[in-house]
Amino acid sequence: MPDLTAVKTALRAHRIELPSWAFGNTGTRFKVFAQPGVPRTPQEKIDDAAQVHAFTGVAPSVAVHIPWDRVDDYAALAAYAKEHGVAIGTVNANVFQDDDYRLGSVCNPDPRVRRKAVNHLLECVDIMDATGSADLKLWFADGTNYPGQDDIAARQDRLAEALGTVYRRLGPGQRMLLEYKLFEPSFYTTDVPDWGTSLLHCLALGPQAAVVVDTGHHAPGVNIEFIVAMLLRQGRLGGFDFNSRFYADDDLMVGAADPFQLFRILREVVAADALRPEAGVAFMLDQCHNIEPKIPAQIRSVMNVQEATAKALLTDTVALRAAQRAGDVLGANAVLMDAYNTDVRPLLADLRAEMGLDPDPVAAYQRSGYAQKIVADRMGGTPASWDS
Ligand code: RM4
Ligand code: MN
Repeated sequence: MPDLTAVKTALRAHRIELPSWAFGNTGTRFKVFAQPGVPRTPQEKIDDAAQVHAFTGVAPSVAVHIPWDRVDDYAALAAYAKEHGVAIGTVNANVFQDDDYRLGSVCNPDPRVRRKAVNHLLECVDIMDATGSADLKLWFADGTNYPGQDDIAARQDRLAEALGTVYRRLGPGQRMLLEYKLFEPSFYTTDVPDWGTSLLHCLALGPQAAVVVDTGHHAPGVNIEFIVAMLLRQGRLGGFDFNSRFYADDDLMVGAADPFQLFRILREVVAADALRPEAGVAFMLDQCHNIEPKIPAQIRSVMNVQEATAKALLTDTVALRAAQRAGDVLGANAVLMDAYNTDVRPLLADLRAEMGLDPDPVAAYQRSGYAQKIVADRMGGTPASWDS
């Protein structure tokens, strides 16, 4: 059996990044349900993210999304985060919410629009310089709706050119993370629809480019852990956008829809010894809490990732290898299922106590009074929302 102290050490070192947009109002294309106490500024989003870290101890950074988190002074924003015990993490670009992008951003047939999009991506690297962020995360809504609408290969050329321009602007410690998604908002072609397309661009760009696997961005039934294993093998798994889905890109809490899949994914990460922060895999959440309270939902999500990670770490690899070598199909499967079926909640509660935290982060947050305080304090102003 794996050494429990080693498992706890790995869990203690694990880092999960929170998305600033999870704290703002979100919804579907039908309705955004406003919640009381929602942050009105990037600083208030940082305050809320800091709460999640305070109660879990493993979420010390918050990703920003530009222009949703636009401020005049990004160094000051980073300093603000630091004062609150967290750091600014990944910078997410947004080239999907401007009228100019109707036919795409970096793949747009109009060179003026492409330039505008590239300038935004370059601005995001300037922001990384100011905040000390290591990663630029790119997701493109680019694609077409109708056969014949545009030239598929020409759009790839435009994409490669834009990515190259931005890649060459990166500093030595900075990375470009390229995310894929099979469809939506485009319904016929998407310019970066899958991990193969993303990986081809990353390989052409160089070692500072890597693929992001958003767990909600695949067709139903796709074996995501296989993709993870392939990318790890190539040294090109830049990170995860964790969330869960029942149908498409649902952005529900990670581990809510399919905790077994989350375990299988993290099992590949652990098997490749890529959980360590030095392995360069960013464990990010990319979620929206449309109907549930946002801060406890983020706490719950962090805990779900921790539980799946703990189970992955508890896998008896010696027994697993032995069964695999012996061709013992049922035995090997049983080893994996034993790990998955372990109740790791007591282990995590112990770990939290050792870290000086409350063993039950959600209950501790509920008792803290923070939820009531933000409702009372955050009167007036415009609540942060993805549509404003
Ligand atoms: C996209 C993608 C990106 C995220 C936006 C909000 O679908 O997942 O990672 O930044 O949504
Ligand atoms: Mn994502």
